[in-house]
Amino acid sequence: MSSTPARTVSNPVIPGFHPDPSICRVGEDYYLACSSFEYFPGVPLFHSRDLVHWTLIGNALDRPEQLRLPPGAASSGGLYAPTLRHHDGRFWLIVTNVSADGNMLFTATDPAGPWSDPIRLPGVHGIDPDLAWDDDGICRCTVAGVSQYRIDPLTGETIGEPRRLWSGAPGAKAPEAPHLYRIGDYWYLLIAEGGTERCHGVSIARGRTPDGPFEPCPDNPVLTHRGTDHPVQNTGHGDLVQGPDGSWWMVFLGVRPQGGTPGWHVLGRETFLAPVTWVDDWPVVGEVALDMAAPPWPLHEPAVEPVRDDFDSGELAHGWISPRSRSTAHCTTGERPGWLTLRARGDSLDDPEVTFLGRRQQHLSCRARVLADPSDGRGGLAVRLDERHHYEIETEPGQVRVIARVGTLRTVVASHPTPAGPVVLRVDMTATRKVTDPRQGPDTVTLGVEDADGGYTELAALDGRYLSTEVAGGFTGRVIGTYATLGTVRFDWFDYEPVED
Ligand code: 6LW
Repeated sequence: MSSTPARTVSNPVIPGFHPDPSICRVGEDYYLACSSFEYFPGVPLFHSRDLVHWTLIGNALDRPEQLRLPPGAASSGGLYAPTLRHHDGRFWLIVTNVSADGNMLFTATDPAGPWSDPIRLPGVHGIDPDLAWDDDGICRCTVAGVSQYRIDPLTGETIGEPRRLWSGAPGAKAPEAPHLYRIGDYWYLLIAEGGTERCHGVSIARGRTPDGPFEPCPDNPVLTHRGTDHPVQNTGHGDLVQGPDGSWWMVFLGVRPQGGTPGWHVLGRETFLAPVTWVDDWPVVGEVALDMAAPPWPLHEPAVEPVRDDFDSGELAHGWISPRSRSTAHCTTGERPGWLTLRARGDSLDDPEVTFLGRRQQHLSCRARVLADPSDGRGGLAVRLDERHHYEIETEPGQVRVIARVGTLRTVVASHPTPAGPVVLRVDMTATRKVTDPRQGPDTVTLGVEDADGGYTELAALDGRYLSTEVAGGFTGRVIGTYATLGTVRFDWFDYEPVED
């Protein structure tokens, strides 16, 4: 008897710094939004037909008037934890800008945009806002803590006083990320608790009305990896969705620590998927697998992403992000056709306002290369966690150098003469696959320069732990990109490719 091996798909379904996923389905289409913190544009939006392959279709907050991130906005400040819902023929997105405007609501008929200007909710206090409508059309906004407001979502006004709801296990840290749903005969209140670190988890309660009272699930937490040696840690902050076939799924965040003890994660918190079944009207979250069984429907694999961005289009691809703001005066593909032109704003990557255009590191091992022309300035290729944690290889006419900034320490690690003119800069991230020493870091970041004949000169091999969340703190992950810190620097292309072991 022969049997066909079960098809598997890889988890995380959205790798790289894509935390706090919120999901909704419209017909056979799924949409998902994530947090984006200090980066502009904000709130990446993904589309999928099968729940496992996701395509970035835009960023909800892509106009400066929607997203104010003042110079004082801290890294890991900015936009936290959106909720994305479809109701009454349109998409609704609610999110907190912890650095400026508090809770804000946006609407769109097409999730790829454009999204509306913000509707502010000055009366709603708390992060992680959720939206839910009952059969009478009353809209409830539930926030971390856990408290609930009735709101008018068209004006942002609150109606009456907030009510305190169920807040998870007594004494458990950080009850947050609430989502309220009507499923069958119950209203379910899903929350995260334990904090977003190794003790993270998802718990649930149910009641007969959206106001409660809520009875906790006897098997809480319904998802957690605390105290386990599972390769995916910090699992929490979930959202539920039902497939067109009636099956249920949870998207949630998790991290993949690498190296020895205590383990370091460098890609930030990523979006994972797990199947959900129901027992006695309570959800049971299935196994979280890096290679998970494919859902029982046709898969829609998107075209493989090209390695190279040639900067040939007048528009930047959706995956390019910049700390705090981005203006065409400092960052444009319109000035020299086929080139990205960056004009310096700060004089180093230590400046929160530096001119930097990057993309999330999405693979544990990968390579990035750029062709940089420094004839009129200084700039290069950087791996950035925040302004206090970054490694970069930079060029100015006739010279390249590697700089490392870790906390309060900043050092030029290496410098090297180059012929004047454009130069190829390269960064390789090589994950530690076999831990032979408990002190081994998560990966090695190697920085170097290629010459015109394709030869490569390695200038530095740095321990990746210093660009990890366990060292730097915060909520983001690595972003790899181009920058300028003096004058004008032009880039002909940028390559990013995963590297297989
Ligand atoms: C978010 C909170 C959380 O607001 O981390 O893991 C915070 N969960 O719900 C920042 O992403």
